[in-house]
Amino acid sequence: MNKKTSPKEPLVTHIYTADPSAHVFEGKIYIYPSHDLDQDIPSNDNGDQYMMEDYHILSMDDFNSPCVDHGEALHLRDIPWASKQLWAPDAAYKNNTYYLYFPARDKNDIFRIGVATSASPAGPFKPEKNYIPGSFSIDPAVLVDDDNKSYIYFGGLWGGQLEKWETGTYNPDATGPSGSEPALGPRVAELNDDMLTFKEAPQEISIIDEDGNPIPAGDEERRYFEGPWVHKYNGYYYLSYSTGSTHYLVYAISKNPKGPYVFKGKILTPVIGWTTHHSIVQFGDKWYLFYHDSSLSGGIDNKRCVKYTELKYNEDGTIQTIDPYK
Ligand code: FUB
Repeated sequence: MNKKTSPKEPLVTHIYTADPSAHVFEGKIYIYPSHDLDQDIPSNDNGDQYMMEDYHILSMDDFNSPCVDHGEALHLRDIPWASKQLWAPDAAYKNNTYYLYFPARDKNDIFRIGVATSASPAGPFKPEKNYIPGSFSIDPAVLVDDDNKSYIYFGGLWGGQLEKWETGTYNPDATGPSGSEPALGPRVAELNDDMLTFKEAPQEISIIDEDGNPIPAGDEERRYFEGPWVHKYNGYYYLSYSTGSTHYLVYAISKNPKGPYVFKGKILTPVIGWTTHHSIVQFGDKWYLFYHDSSLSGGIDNKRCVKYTELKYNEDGTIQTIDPYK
């Protein structure tokens, strides 16, 4: 059994973990991370170093408890449509069922989003035979809203292939907008009640500045890169995401789950390692940021570790910027 967890320290050290999606299910904190393998693969912009093959689900009774690894919950070999790279997952609960959403490359090397189901939040999860029809790119995050409608957010640049879907169909040669053009936004689609299919074609989310102008693709400190997460606070939807090449976690807010979202600021300054990816969850009367860095491996991009820390709001609803090492 691992010892009690501490803020800004690795949640577990016996395996490498990343991309934590945290939820409160059945009164406990469940964390759905990627499982980084202990492999030495040179890093490139296509993300070839992230060769993950399975998922392990973690849980904690509360923030004074040890973190439990529930073992292998889903493996690549059991997903009929997938060929490689089980990247950042998320989970949701509805219909007395737990749903695990995950990206992987299909047999044509195109990233798609799959779903698997379980009666338990800890798994094991049984995958659907095919990926979600109409899905593409990476980093699914699902919000079950207060009115019981569910939305899936997804998309990531570069290795995540979002540029290649700019026109709505896959173009392997597409490179995305130029620096002065509006940046690509994450995609959102409402899910059907079955939680297994899209109710509608995915739409692009617009992220704008306080004057209503779209954030341009060249504004790398603010433009969307990957890792969307949407939570609600005081009646507003908060869309948070990674800026990728500038290594920030930032956020924008809206009154509508599909946006447009108004850019507000930074949540987390850069961590050790190239990627930064997170989730935000309320437990009791406090809010927490789950994130990762590469500190456990001494800075190796594809050997990361999941951490958490408290997240605080100002009176006006803005989020206080967190330094991961102070
Ligand atoms: O873990 C693989 C990829 O790295 C994720 O899908 C991205 O968000 C980035 O963290």
